[in-house]
Amino acid sequence: MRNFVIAMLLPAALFGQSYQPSEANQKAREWFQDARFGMFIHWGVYSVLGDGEWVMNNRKITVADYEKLPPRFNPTEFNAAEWVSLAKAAGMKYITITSKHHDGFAMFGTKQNHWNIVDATPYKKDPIKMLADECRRQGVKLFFYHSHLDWHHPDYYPRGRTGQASGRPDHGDFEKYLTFMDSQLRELLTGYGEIGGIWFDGWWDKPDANWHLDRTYGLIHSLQPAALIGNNHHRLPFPGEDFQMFEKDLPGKKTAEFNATAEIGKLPLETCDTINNAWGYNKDDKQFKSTTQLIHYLARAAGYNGNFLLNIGPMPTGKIQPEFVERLRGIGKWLERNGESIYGTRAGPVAPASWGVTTEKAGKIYVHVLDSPGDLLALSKLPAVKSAKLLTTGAPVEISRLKGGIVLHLPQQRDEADTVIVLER
Ligand code: H79
Repeated sequence: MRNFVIAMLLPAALFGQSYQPSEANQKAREWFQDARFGMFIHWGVYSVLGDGEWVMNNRKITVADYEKLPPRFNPTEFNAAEWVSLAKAAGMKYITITSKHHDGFAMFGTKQNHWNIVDATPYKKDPIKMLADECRRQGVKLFFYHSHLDWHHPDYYPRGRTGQASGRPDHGDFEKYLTFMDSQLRELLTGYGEIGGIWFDGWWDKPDANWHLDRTYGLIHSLQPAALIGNNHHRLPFPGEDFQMFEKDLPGKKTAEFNATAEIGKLPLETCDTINNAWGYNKDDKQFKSTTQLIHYLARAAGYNGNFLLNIGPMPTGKIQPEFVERLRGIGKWLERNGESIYGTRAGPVAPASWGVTTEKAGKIYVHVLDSPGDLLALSKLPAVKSAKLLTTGAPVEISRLKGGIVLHLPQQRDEADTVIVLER
């Protein structure tokens, strides 16, 4: 009898494996995969120092000193319409913005404490609210990046692997912290309209803690069943999550050492990366990836069946630096002509290779020629193909058929970033 009771209780109670995504959630997952391209925004009180979002931890700034920053944060040049228009011009279908990063500072008007942009800065306004309204107006979905980890909250105790130099007392009630976090999430999911999802980060700071993820995930799904939950814990998805993300890695790669697993689960995939090397605004980082490199990453992500969430770190004024704007517009230009090969697609039948990737939808296979293989490109493991043509012009591309596959005779005129050839079955 005891075994029977344990067997009955364990899966649901302890592992939350009873999670069945609602129909609305499953539809949202399809939407998410079709969208393929989103804008990541790291913006917070750290932006004032222009040294990235980890500055508090990296420079060992105490809470008392860090609290001197908000009076200097007055982003009067922030314009939600400009940001959302830029995302659209880049061809991005959703925005994921930091509602709270590891420094605990809320970029929205939370009522849970005063450590937020409305109460603690001369700006006094809620940019997340303005962005949410503008996203709705322009048909862009809004997701929130929310940090589990908190270097500021006294009840984030015992502390984790980071934030040790914050000068907080050696006591605190983690349960109270979790209640605080859930209350903030409730605010975000009830006061800002329909939300695309929540992007968690920082779980890895205390991997052995009981985070009560079931409770948090349950709350989110009960308030907004279609909101997609992802958690950047660098492991296979936990029960209750709706997509799997990879940071600075294509799905299944493990080039970043913090990606503890290279395993891919069954959920929609997303990878995120930066334009220079910084997430939050870094005034000295001029190592910008080229527009071509970023288009390659977008195409490769799609070829690996994943979305690409490309980051910008706006300035403390609220402006977005010109190097980011230029690259986003460049990607948007390419997408205007080639978007059919990205949006609504899934990974194609040919495995990603050094020359490029394939995507597919509705009987069409899109061959993305990224790094030129020369004049001929051999493709195997393909279904029978009737025709091949350039996506942008419709010009026919010659096919040589041989046992086990085809050879494409690549055109002389190529797109600098990605020449897309459409194969029709
Ligand atoms: O928000 C951006 C970064 O601030 C955040 N995620 C992106 C999206 C991020 N935080 N940390 N990292 C990225 C790198 C991870 C480092 C880690 Fe570790 C290695 C986490 C666990 C092992 C550093 C070393 C922190 C703890 C030990």
